[in-house]
Amino acid sequence: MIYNAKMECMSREDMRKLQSERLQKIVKTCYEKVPFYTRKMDELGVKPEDIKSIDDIVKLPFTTKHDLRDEYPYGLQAVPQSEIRRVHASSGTTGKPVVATYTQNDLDHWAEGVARVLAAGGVGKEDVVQVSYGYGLFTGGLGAHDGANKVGAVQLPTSAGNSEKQTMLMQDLGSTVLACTPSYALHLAEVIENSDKVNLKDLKLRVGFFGAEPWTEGMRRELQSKLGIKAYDIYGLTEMSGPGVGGECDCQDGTHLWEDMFFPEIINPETLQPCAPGEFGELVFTSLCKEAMPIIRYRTRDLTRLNYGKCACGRTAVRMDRILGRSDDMLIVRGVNVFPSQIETVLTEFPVFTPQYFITIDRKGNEDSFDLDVELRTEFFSPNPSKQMPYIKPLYDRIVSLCGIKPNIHIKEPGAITRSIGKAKHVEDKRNFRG
Ligand code: DLL
Repeated sequence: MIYNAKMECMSREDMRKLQSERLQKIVKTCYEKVPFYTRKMDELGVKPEDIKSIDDIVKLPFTTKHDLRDEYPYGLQAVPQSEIRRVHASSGTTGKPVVATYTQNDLDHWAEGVARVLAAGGVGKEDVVQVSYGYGLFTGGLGAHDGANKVGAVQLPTSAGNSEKQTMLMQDLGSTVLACTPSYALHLAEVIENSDKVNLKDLKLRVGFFGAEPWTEGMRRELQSKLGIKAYDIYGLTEMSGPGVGGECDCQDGTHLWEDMFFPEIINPETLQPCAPGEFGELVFTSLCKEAMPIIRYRTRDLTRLNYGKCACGRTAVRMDRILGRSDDMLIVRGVNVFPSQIETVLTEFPVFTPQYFITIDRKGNEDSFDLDVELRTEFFSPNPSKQMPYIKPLYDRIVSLCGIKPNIHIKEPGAITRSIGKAKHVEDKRNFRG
């Protein structure tokens, strides 16, 4: 189902016209109302009048997470405090979080973005949406909640955690839709598998909307088969609104981005120049409708590429490849670049392993070490190392050939790797704490 056919299926020409109009308006607001942007634009010698079409976006300054932290908490706000209806913050691991503020119109636009994603997965009035993203400053819970409200579905705000109870409610209250991180969905699937009270065949679950962290096609296969659902990607970030900057359609051939609200660019993170169409690079967004905290050319650090070809679903909205990872998540081990999601891709090719993994990087002498904890599924597990060897060798070879890295693989008992209820933590890099 297409929630807003006018916007999701607009011709490229009309979309560019709309984006041009909205960009001109947002740049004028930023220049006049936000001293940070006045200063940045003055430094580059660019005035709002110089922005005549969306192509002129390349004249504008970038905004980074660092800038948002410097302007903490309300430095980028373009409206008086009396117009603010909600505040969220992204979970910064160190230092101050990034704060996002919303007017009522911003909340409505945000809910529309999520509604488009849910509708693309066929969610409507007959559905019960179990929101197992965390509620709170994180945008996942309330974002998914407001989107479910917008499509007229029942909202079941279970939030994240308390997994036995979650799965009981899923069965008793007839949840048809699950919204949570893919790693938490995997955990819930395991809880169901091990439960004597909840039965997969008694669940009404039909679809899932998973995001907030990178996940792979292998993980999609796992979740679809374990939960008996169709699993859709939902993408977003606090700086633009939250979840619902884009999502997958039924074709599952890329994540559509809602370009009428968020203008995407792909740049080379080193040169900061636009990449050629279809080339991999860093995703950059300009919010085209945001009132409270409009942001120009925000460097997400997410690495992906864009496809402007028309989708079989009829939508013209550009499609983004799965996010490979954030440039900050890229591991450099013995001079080789690896993303944790590449390890997940390899691991899920081997049915004997669960998709759970944990990477520890350290430096021994002058050499980096790469230790990989994985779990064999119960039916294949044996504590006897000689019985584990036949499983380790093929995994090792595949990681070496695909990622160019030689891992020390450790087989753990099923369930031994810590499960997460929100965004999963897959890596500990101990090198940062040693000289
Ligand atoms: O994670 C918003 C969200 C909530 C999206 C629920 C989807 C579902 P932040 O905490 O600000 O906001 O983190 C944003 O998470 O820049 C990506 O690196 C990553 N991310 C979000 N969605 C996906 C996805 C929310 N579908 C950061 N695939 C982004 C891969 C994702 N990475």
